[in-house]
Amino acid sequence: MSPRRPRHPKLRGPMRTLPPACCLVLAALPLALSCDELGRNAAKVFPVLEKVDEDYAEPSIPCDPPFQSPTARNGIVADITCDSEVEGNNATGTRLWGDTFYQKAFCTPERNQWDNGPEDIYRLKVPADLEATVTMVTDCAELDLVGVSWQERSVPRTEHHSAINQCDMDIGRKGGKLRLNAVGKDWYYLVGVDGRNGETGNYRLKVKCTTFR
Ligand SMILES: [Ca+2]
Ligand SMILES: [Ca+2]
Repeated sequence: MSPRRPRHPKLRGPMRTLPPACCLVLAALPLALSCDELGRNAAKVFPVLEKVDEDYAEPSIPCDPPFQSPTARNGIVADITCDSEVEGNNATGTRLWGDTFYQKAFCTPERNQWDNGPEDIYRLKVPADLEATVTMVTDCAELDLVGVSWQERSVPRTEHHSAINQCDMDIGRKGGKLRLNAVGKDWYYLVGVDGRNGETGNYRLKVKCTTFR
């Protein structure tokens, strides 16, 4: 698999200049390292810069008029995967998930009246050995992002909590971000955008995938 490329334009400089420099190093060293491997190791020097860049680049979105989410079918508004970018508004969402569901599925111990907030639930496919970073941006309402590991076609309710073996929830202010991976084979998650205290509003959901190992 190809090495992960840094997304920040400023980080491309070291990556571009590294191969010739590392080849000189290789000529001087009896190590069995390829230029490719050295480039990958060099890239690990910059994770903090990458994180800062992600936050800095976070875009804003309009709150009016309302975005239109697809109508949920069997609880799912849409299928998403790597490179998906969707806009929606949870005002037209389902009311399948609330505080007790999130508590019993170990998504979060908090109770924030998510029962009152409608949620949009997407089915996310993460291809084998990739990690999906799901980012939800909103400037319009206090929305939270949840990822439920779930391989069935139907959407789990509270009574199915014991069949859920993994749930992550970002209950930070406004938007949210989750990293969801697939080890060895394709894996499915249900990604929910739920309104805290019954809030509803426009949001944008983006999926980016990188190699996971
Ligand atoms: Ca809800
Ligand atoms: Ca939030």
